[in-house]
Amino acid sequence: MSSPAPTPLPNQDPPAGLRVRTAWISDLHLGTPGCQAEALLDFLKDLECDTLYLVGDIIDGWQLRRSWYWPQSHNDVVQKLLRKARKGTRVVFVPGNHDEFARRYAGHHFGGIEVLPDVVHQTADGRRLWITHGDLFDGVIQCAKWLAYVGDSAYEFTLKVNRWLNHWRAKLGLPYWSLSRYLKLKVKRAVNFIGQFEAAVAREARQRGLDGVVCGHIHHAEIREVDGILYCNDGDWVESLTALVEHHDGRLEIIDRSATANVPQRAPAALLLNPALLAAAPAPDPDAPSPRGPRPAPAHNPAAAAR
Ligand SMILES: [Mn+2]
Repeated sequence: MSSPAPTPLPNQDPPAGLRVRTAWISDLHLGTPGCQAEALLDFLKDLECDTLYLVGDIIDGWQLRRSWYWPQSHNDVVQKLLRKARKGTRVVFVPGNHDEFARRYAGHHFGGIEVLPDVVHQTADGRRLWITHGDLFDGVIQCAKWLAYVGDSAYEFTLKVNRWLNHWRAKLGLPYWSLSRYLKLKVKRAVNFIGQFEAAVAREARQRGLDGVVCGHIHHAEIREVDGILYCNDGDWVESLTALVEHHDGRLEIIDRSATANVPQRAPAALLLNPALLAAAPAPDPDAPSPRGPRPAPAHNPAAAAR
């Protein structure tokens, strides 16, 4: 009778890290109060990857032009990205509409970070994915830029209202509820914005003879097939705290940090000011429905499972 090999205890493993082949993040909106820099820093500390794509709206030039906002944590994010580039991670920055000022530097390097207008990534299992921020396929931005600017101010305003709303909800013992997410889902679903965006981006990837696309822009993380093209969106670090990763076997997955943000160690004041962290705080009532609404687990996503 041979005794089974001892099972290593989870807490004896090396520090929990996220070792992947590739990672994509976008829509950090550094330079705005909405940016969840602390949660992003936690994620970047865990992350170890060969290639990191910054898929646009990294630094919010639109917002910084209106008023300067640059706390230390936003500096820390930039430093962290530069350090990754220095330590051998290939870091590629594909500018978006909020950091369109960087588009004129396409083809240049900054502190080891490559700036490219768009780029093709080949996964470990041979799929070729087009990396683009996606704003070129947003009808609002293309047809009426002034409307996008107005929408942007309104968005900042709802984020502000959202913080106050949840400040009082927390005082009343109510769970976090995202006003901006609610409004956006309502409004954008109504005009079928997301569907049209996804179809347009996928169509362009097909025309380029590629297998799929990775984009950001609409702050809605997703992995799914659109007309036979793999559509991936890496989400954002303002509301949903999501990233896209490629494992070493080529499998793609959405990492959602909204539920696992490192909350208990934080001061209560920080919680009240930070809706996303508030959302991640343990709910007082275990039977209460998820305040963030349902999100399909990546493991059950047919597109992800099918690679
Ligand atoms: Mn954008």
